[in-house]
Amino acid sequence: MQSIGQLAQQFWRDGYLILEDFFEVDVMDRLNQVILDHFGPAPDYWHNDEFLTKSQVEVIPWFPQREGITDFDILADDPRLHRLTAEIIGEEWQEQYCMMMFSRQGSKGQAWHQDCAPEDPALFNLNRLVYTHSINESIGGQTVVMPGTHKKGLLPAGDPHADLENQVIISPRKGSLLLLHGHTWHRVLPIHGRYRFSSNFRSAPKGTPEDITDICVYRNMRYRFSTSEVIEERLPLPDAV
Ligand SMILES: O=C(O)CCC(=O)C(=O)O
Ligand SMILES: [Fe+2]
Repeated sequence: MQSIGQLAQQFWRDGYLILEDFFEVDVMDRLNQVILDHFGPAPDYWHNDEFLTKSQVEVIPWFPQREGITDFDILADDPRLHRLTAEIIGEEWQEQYCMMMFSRQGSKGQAWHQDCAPEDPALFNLNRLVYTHSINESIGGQTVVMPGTHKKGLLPAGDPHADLENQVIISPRKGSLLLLHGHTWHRVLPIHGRYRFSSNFRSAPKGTPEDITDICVYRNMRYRFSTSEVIEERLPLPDAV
């Protein structure tokens, strides 16, 4: 067993940390049903057509806490999760919000992105992703990360979904926790199974602006969610496609 300090070190080396069997299967099954009951099998998209086409992110978010739904507090309040978060981003870390993400069968997943702009390395969000059902090659929707890129600055402009050398494909089992730095380049593979969802308990170091994840960086644009606007078009350098 690695100590909590070693786990934090691994996180800061790689820009992510996957912990299998972190949460109990029974709890996962119950919460998975809550999510499924909310969305139904084929919910409508929430983002506008421009975003869906351009970003190549096909996902439908749900923010249960904003509706007074408390079922997920059991995960958000887990003392082990709190401890680990504090070890990684400091004792006075702050909770941001909890977001469920639903992907339909046959959808593209999520293109390469950084959750927030990387220009200031001290300003970032920490994703704490919990998987209430197993994700693997047969159902698709694995999460792909580029190790160490939380220290590499801007995700290069280019093909939104193309494989990158040294990418790591993560197939989280039911009950897994994935801690993922918001500057780490990441994406989600296309979904073959009936549905795919993940839940994210976003947090950040003390003093981070609450709207830190309002502007997301893709390989072809920067997008502001609050105004549903492309705020920058990005083009690859001619010799670096
Ligand atoms: O659903 C996942 O595995 C990753 C989602 C993601 O990119 C995010 O929550 O920032
Ligand atoms: Fe993300």
